[in-house]
Amino acid sequence: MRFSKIYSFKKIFSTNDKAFKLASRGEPEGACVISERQTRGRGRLNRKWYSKQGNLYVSLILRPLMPTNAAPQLTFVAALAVKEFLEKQLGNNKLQLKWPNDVMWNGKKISGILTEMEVKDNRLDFVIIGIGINVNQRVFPKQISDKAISIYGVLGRKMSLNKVRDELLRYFEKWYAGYLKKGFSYIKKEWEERSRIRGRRVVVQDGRKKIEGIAQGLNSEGALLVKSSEDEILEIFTGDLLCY
Ligand code: BT5
Repeated sequence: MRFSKIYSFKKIFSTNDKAFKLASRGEPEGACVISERQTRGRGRLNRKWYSKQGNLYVSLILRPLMPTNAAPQLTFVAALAVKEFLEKQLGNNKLQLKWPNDVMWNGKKISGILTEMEVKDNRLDFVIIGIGINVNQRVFPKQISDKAISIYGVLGRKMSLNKVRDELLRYFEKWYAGYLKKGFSYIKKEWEERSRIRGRRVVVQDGRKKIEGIAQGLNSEGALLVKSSEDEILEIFTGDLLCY
């Protein structure tokens, strides 16, 4: 698979929304949507993704043959690709994978991933992987200024967005091919190794609930396994890691 078909926009509500519409109309796997900025960029749970000009906003259309409950696995495939791309620019030292969908630099968010899917007749029809990478942004809005960073913020120089796009897509293709060939157990192992999450004390906010315990890694669907103080293993499918 190659991302040979790229729909480019200067301004759009959300590249995920556009990719979703295209896929609903039959756009094949391998197409992607890119925009210079987004006016309604979204995170999970409809949270806002600040999307000023100068960063990468891309959504990929995938049509893997797999059960619907496996779709969240693709978030980890994308996270590995983003991390490998960023490692090449920033080195490995301060980059961290944060469950489930973030890539952090020195505790600040540099990239987020939004995985969405469509199910038709009980089967997975398509998956949209939306990736935002902060590339050339110098100043962030005050709501996120203490928790967001860009490649520019680390290196002090600008990067070509075409280069970022091309390299990211190349890394994604590589990890996606590995996933299709070797399955999620391969991705899970690579992600667990790189996130160094096993054995760490974590606090996860899931809606109003706060769950604390020792992380045991991922289950086969990408849920985070946490051992509680009563030695019970909890499977956490959604949430935000507050402490890790
Ligand atoms: C995410 O959600 O991190 C998923 C972000 C996905 C964005 C891409 S861009 C292309 C595609 N099109 C879209 O519309 N979306 C995708 P979540 O884990 O829920 O994190 C959201 C939180 O991240 C917000 O509540 C803020 O705290 C923070 N945030 C928002 N904008 C940010 C930015 N530009 N950089 C760093 N953090 C940000």
